Amino acid sequence: MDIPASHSLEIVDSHTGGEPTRVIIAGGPELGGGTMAERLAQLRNRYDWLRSSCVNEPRGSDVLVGALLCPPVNPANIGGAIFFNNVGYIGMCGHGTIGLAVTLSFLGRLEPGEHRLETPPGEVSVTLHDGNRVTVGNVPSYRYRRSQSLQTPEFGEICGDIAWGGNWFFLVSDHGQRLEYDNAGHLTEFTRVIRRELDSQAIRGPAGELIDHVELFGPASEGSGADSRNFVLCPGGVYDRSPCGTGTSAKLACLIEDGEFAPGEVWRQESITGSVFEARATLQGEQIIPQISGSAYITGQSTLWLDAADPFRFGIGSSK
Ligand code: PYC
Repeated sequence: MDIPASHSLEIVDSHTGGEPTRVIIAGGPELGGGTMAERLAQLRNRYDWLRSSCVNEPRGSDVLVGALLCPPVNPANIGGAIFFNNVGYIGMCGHGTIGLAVTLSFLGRLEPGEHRLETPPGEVSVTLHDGNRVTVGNVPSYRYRRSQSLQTPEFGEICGDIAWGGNWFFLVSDHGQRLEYDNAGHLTEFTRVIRRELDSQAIRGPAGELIDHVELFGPASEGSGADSRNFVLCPGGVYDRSPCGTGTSAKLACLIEDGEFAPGEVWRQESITGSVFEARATLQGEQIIPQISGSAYITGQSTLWLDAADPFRFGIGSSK
């Protein structure tokens, strides 16, 4: 692990549907010219202090998602992004990509129109409509398993679909839970049990990947105009305040495969905070390409100081 003495990071904070994104715009390490997947491996193995100092307390919080802005491999693209949270690295991030685009617009580095961004699981399109509204054309999404049964000691049998939307999700519709903001504590406990049992029963993705996001669905709130409401537990044990771009993508893949939704239609996904993403999908051959639209707002711009004398310069709980 390559660790600096004192160091500073330039950041811009935003939120997308209530879910925060912290983009590191300067001060990140040199990760070479490889793909974002290769640079992610470097970041994880050699510079994990960057993640923990930026998103963990006392500079961040469990709910924060970080994005390291990188130079692109292909100069025609606007850049690359590596997303991370309080415990590690995530693949694609829908709300984070919307936050990143609005951050670049705020900095005067992105014009309205369609652009391309490199991420560890692949390239995505980013369409900036105005200073706040963005559509992300996600990586191809698909369902891996339909109605996977899971036994839990606390809640009995729970059935869910396993699907990829840029991250791995276990999607549950029949759960008997109240998807309301004032029930977030209980929903977090309920989904943590599912997450723990998926892991301990070795229910994984096709190449042994951890199913590290759990998504519950229920009816949308009255008058919201949405098609559905969700609650998404993220890998760090906290829930997504937004409707989760990759989770909404995984849902679209399941709906399309079940014949309940057609390419070109609009799906409005609401979160328990009341924020809504609008989703569509196109088919490219056999592949389902979700498009997620949402709005982000800048909340701050600052310099993080990592003082060599500060015992928590790399974050509370960091292994450093
Ligand atoms: O919007 O895709 C998303 C996301 C993943 C984790 C938190 N948000």
